[in-house]
Amino acid sequence: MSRLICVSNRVTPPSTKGAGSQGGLALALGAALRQYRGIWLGWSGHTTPEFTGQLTIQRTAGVTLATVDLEEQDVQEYYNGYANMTLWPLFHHRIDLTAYDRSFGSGYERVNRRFAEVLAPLIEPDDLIWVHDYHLIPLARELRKRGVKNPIGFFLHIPWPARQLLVTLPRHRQLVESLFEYDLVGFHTDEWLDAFHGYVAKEAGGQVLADGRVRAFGRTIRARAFPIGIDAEDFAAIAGSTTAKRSWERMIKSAQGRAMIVGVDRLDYSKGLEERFHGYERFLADNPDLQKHVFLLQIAPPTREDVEEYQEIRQRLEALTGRINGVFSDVDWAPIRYVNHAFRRDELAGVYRAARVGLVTPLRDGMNLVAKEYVAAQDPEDPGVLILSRFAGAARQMREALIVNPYSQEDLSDALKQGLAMPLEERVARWRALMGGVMRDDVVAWRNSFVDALTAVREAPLEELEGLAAPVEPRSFAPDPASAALGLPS
Ligand code: ADQ
Repeated sequence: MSRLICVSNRVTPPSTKGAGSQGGLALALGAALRQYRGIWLGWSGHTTPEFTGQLTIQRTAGVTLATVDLEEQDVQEYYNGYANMTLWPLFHHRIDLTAYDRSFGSGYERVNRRFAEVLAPLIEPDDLIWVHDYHLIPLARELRKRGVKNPIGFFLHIPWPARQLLVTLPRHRQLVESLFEYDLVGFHTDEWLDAFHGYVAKEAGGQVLADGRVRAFGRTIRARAFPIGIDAEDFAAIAGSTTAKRSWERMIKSAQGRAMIVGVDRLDYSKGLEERFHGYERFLADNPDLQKHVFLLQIAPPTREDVEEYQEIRQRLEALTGRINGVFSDVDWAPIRYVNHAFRRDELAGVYRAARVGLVTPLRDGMNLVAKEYVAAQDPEDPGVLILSRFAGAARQMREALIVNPYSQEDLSDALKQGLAMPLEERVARWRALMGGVMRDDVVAWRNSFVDALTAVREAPLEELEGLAAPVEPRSFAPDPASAALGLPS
């Protein structure tokens, strides 16, 4: 069996018990690598005065972790700069927050070269290479320059932006061209894939073929949607663990008979937290009789604190929480509990299970795993209701959720009212359908479908397929989210 080499910006040591506070992606990659005798390479999170390229190798839970230190300037330009201040906001449709700074671009290129320098000597002829996320788009190009001929796949964990926005990026062509050094490019949903097709066909003068191949810049690659899932079985199991039960009991006790609405997000402007708080405020104002019977628990650990926008959103949310609590609270009730720290996965499962409503309302999100975790943690006899933004990739699969437009306060208010009043029979019916999807399209299915597609590259190289499929017009282009009609996503 081929070895699988995964590369991502950061590497999180996988825990065997799955009860730590690591995110879904870390667990997914950890499991994939164990099965494939894999190596997982990334930045150590540490800096060094001068880049040495020295790898720290560690074996944990059957996986070989290889990490490398970066220089302070690398972190500023590549990570805080190009990844978090340029690509992240742009790919989440926030050109108002996007920084276009040449030094960020050159730091990004330099770090991708550095990753390639340390990775290339580790690669054996049979290895499959799987690169993750927007930090590392040019990595395949740098590996190819060093003579690497292995199948290389890329998976984008965030949305692909509409062509009209992507062209605001200086050197956007070079960025997209470097994607064509991969053999396989994966997105979470058809919507992001369509947006990619749109760029290829209309901006790069390329062709989208009927069988999923895409041709541009003199190269042909495969591009497909691979919707990520969670380790659903594991998550449902830890929801039944002693720690989860204790966490559930603690929440139920402190709720004092009130219905809890829960939000769990990294503190990021893409997650729509301010809009969510405004929508909840609207719900409180619209429904004075319900006010003291509910509360919102928002869990939002800060991230990327070196970036100014993240400091600002934190301040704005604190002010907003204070204002809403000031206006509506009484001596024995506050409408919002706002918590800024991370939880263990088993504690989180207990919190999800205690919540009557899961409120997942990003303004734009590649997939969103919290929506799936909320569903997997529910009590089958008495499940809660998922309210989900139509702009999360997850809305494409989770159609039995209450789908909302997170920009509309009225929409959020109505959905909260509907969710809180939903009869048990309807809650169970919706939950069963959602849970079926979460179990079926889990992380194992995601990982296997990507690795199978990458393996197929070796078995049927693209050159042999030349001329077999006719070009087609891309299916459809992603609609403008703000002006799209409400309701279920098409
Ligand atoms: P994220 O933007 O991080 O991921 P998401 O998919 O929701 O978003 O995953 C967040 C993970 O962090 C979840 O597993 C959640 O449980 C965990 N988490 C959040 N708050 C936590 C807390 N307070 N304590 C402990 N854990 C917490 C990116 C993309 C998404 C895409 C994923 C995977 O932005 O769109 O779904 O990658 O591809």
